[in-house]
Amino acid sequence: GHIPKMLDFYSQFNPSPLSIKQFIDFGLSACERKSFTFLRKELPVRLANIMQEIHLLPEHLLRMPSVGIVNNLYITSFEEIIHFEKSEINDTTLDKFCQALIKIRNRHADVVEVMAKGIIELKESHDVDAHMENNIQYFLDRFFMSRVSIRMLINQHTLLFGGVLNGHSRHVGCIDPSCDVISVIKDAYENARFLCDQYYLASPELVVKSHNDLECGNEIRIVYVPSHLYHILFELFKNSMRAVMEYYGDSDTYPPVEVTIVRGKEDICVKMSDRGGGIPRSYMDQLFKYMYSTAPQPSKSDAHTVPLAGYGYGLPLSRLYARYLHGDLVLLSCEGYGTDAVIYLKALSNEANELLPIFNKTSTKFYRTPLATADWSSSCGGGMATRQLNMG
Ligand code: W6P
Repeated sequence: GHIPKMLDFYSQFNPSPLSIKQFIDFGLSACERKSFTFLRKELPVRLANIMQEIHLLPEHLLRMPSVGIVNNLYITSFEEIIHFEKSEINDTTLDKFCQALIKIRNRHADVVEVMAKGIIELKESHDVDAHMENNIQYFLDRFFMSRVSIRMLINQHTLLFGGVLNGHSRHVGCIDPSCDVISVIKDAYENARFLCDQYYLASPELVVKSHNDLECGNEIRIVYVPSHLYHILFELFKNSMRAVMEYYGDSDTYPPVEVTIVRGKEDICVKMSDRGGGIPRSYMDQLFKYMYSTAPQPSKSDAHTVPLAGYGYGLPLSRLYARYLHGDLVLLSCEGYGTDAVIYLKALSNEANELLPIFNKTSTKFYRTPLATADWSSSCGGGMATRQLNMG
């Protein structure tokens, strides 16, 4: 029918990555028509690119009810935007477009949880081999990155043109051109600490150190999306706090979580160090794996739900937020001592470009290529840890 043809058409285009500088420039020279014209093409392109990849997923996974639900959400939203393809541009069209975007954003609000449910459904009904797990990891990284980018575009348009303009704020949409990294750190710390206190009746202190040789002074500001940075930091604080509390048992003093911020020429690094006993090296890679992190959520009715519990998709998603604007998130651990988590952010706004998945021959081939067999011996038994060597 009509939709598959449109999907084929729009998936032939590559998404156009924007830099955070372009987002800002665009937001300041704010013209709703220009934004509309860009988005009515770009949103279908980004949607179609990732929708084509959904179809390449292992059949078993595609047949899971929750994956079907997600797929249908995408089809509905794609249709709704295609509707504006040839619209005459007037105030009514622009208003309807804004409303459509808000509806789409709400419709997709729980996609991460629904997708996680799909993975649980798969695990409970099938044996997942290494090849399938590898495909799912590859897909979810791309799928969630696509989602972050689409929500960013929708947020920018609706915040800039959706009516309630905040003239007093320095924000440009969801971007803070002068985002104070230390404030975000303190905010994330306080909220994680609240959960930690609730569960453990105590919490480690925070020590912040900053180095800014370039601008002499200790303030470090960056052009960034504060909500993304907050998301990453909140997740890391929860992990660090839990590690420290569990490692020190019912001692009455706890070593602080130390955060070091450094402004370099190219990168801003935020390093969070805990003394929570670290993680065995054999376990490190698992922390970023969706398959490993997927466990049924504790039911909401359970009053004793552990607030700091479970890695869930927290770490893999946090790394995607960092990578979205060409940063990264790296963990480094000394088992028996503690863990360092380093967030890398681009210091220069013209280098902070969106990193977007592209549907093409390479991505298509990935799903069809079986894992290479090992060409290094691997008799350390673990199985999971050794599989890493087999992934080519
Ligand atoms: C730990 C485990 C972990 C994961 C992510 C961030 C910090 C930490 N600390 O012990």
